[in-house]
Amino acid sequence: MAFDLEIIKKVYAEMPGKIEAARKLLGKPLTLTEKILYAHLDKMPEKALERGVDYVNFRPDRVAMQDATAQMALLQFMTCGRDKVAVPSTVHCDHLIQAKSGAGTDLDIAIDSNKEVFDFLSSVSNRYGIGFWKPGAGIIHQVVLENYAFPGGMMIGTDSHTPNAGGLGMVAIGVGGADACDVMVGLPWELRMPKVIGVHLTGNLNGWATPKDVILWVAGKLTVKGGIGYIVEYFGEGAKNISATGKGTICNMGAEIGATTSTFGYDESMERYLKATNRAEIAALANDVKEHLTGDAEVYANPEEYFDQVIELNLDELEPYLNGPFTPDLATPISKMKEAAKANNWPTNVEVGLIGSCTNSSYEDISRAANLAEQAIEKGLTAKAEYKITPGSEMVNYTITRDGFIDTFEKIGGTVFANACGPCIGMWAREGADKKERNTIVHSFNRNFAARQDGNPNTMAFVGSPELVTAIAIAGDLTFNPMTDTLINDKGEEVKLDPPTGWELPPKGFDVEDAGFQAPAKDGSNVEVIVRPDSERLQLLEPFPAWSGKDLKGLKLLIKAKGKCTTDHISMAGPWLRFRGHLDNISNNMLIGATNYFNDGINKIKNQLTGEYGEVPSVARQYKAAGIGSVVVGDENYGEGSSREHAAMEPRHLGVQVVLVKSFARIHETNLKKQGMLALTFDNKDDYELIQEDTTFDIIGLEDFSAGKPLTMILNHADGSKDEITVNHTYNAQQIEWFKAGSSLNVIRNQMNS
Ligand code: MIC
Ligand code: SF4
Repeated sequence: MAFDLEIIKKVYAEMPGKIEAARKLLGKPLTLTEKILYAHLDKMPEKALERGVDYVNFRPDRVAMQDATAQMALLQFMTCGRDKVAVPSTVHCDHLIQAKSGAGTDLDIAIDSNKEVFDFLSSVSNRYGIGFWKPGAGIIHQVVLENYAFPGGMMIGTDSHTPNAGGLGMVAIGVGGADACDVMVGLPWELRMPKVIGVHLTGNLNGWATPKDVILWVAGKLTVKGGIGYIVEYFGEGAKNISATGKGTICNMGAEIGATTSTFGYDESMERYLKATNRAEIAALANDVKEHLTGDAEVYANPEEYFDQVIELNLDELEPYLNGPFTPDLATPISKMKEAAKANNWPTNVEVGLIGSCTNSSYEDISRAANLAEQAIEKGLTAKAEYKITPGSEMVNYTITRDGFIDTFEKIGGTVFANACGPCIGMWAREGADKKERNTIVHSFNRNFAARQDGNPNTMAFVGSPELVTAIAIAGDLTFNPMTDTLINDKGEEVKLDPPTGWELPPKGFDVEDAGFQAPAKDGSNVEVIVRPDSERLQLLEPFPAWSGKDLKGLKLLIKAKGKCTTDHISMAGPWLRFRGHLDNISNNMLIGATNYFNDGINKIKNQLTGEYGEVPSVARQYKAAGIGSVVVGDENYGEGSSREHAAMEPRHLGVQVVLVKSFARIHETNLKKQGMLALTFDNKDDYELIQEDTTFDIIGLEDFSAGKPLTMILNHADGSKDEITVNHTYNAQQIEWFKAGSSLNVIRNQMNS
């Protein structure tokens, strides 16, 4: 069954005309990115939009939300007074399922322990016309790729790995819940026109090299900041030779370089995937407009002229990579791992290998990993490390079980977890993790920030392809290079693994008994949505207060965060996912993972009112109770990682008024703006050094806060000295209205009520 066919038909019917108009306006051949973006504009502009400069309003075709972010997105949506979502939208229950003993038991426990939240999400979806994917149905991005993504479409999703749908040639962008709310109420969605990086792929993947290695290599080259403000467009013969799900892997992990999204032009791999997933009608529609679903030939012939940056990669020469620990851009080719591990003193004994997640759990991935597991059985090997598998969807799970792969994994000691995020998001009851021992794990997920998978900051997680992870789990050794090294089997013989083989798509087709979808009521107006006033998991939202109209004075430093401060540091996941629908309760995790610049301590900051040291949320609550606003200071790429808007709502709720950093990650900066905060950057990055533990801040210039005009901050230090610094911002006129009203939602509500 193809979902929302009428909408897809409409997009394709309008596409040629819109693209022609854009080509005229720009007066040049177009990249695929431009085609999709211009075909989804709210209004065709008078003149070409300047990449990296102009803010633009778009009309995305759909919205996807996962359980951990949907709660806040829908709590916001509920306050807007609409009866139905304005565009097709879905909710996916995947983040709240803890991995412990295995799929069946874990899922039952999760359904029971999250009943209140799942009931809320199911009823709110039913009430407002939203498709609901039940717990166990699979991970949002996999389910979207299997059911909703279509070439040339544009979507947003409240999860940073929404770009996974680029595997089917979409422009799919991760956003905070307030952005999703805009689109669901029928407003256009705003984004600064991205610049475009072209990645030219030549040659063919072979041997042990996989699509995952493409993005691990790109991440090593561009770093976690290199993609900020860009859409990455892959093209070339090499691209055509990668499966649609492999393309999904590459686009998915584009989030790790900060890219707005990544995409590929429509080709036969996408056609094959659409047909295999029961969407032959969509493939036929796409074939009819196929010249519009890829970049113009002139662009790909002379990429330097049309892209802001071009990267060349010859797939023939690509080696498997392991990226990590603690950051996804520290890329080591497997042939260099022996030296790197030694030089950095990384423990080489691998305790656990995990495959799956939204990034790498296609039929192709699993079949290739299963091929290695089969080889291990034939050659008399078992996995030395623990080995865990998280399938991405019930459809994949059902099909790989039918085809015997799960049995094969179990024969080498593997455990299969539920079709959910599980260990990827710290929902992993890993035995012994509380001892906080230094240890190494390898996985095919996308993120490996400290403490992310098992809550242990001393676990070193390395990211690799499912194939390499499986080989390393068999060897139990981080430095095992399957291309050159041998293993000793149960008979004491030396054996070597052959390069993995598998199937792009299941030879017997996909199958599933119950995919786990619940369609919404046609008329949901009588559906009751329950939020108990005494709930510890759900809390209706109170609007944030509007700006007072005056400069902000006497703000206290809350924390000067040092080094990497991702959304995992600002609002940790794992056990805290429990409170994603309750702003006050989740605020107790605010910045508890960030390092205090002044004492290198974690969750230990000075309370300027008492001179004592306390935990970040508690000090913030004391300032708030005293009616004093506060400031968070941060380093580069602050807020990297997730789309979770809790990382912006919690500081807002606890009285932080300004976040002042060297640079921001895109989604987090927007989330702060949407919640009515001031997201500012140092004009001179060295001014970061001027902030002292007892600094009190005044912000001058807010009365004529306007686009492109820096603000001034006075730093009043405890010894009576002062510094005056310039701080920059990227607010446009509309975003300044959000600040003035107290949040973007307040603006929407004011509009709806007037
Ligand atoms: C993640 O991978 O960090 C998450 C959990 O999927 C997040 C969303 C969230 O925090 O709920 C993301 O990437 O946006
Ligand atoms: Fe889930 Fe992990 Fe994918 Fe985020 S990255 S959606 S936590 S599987």
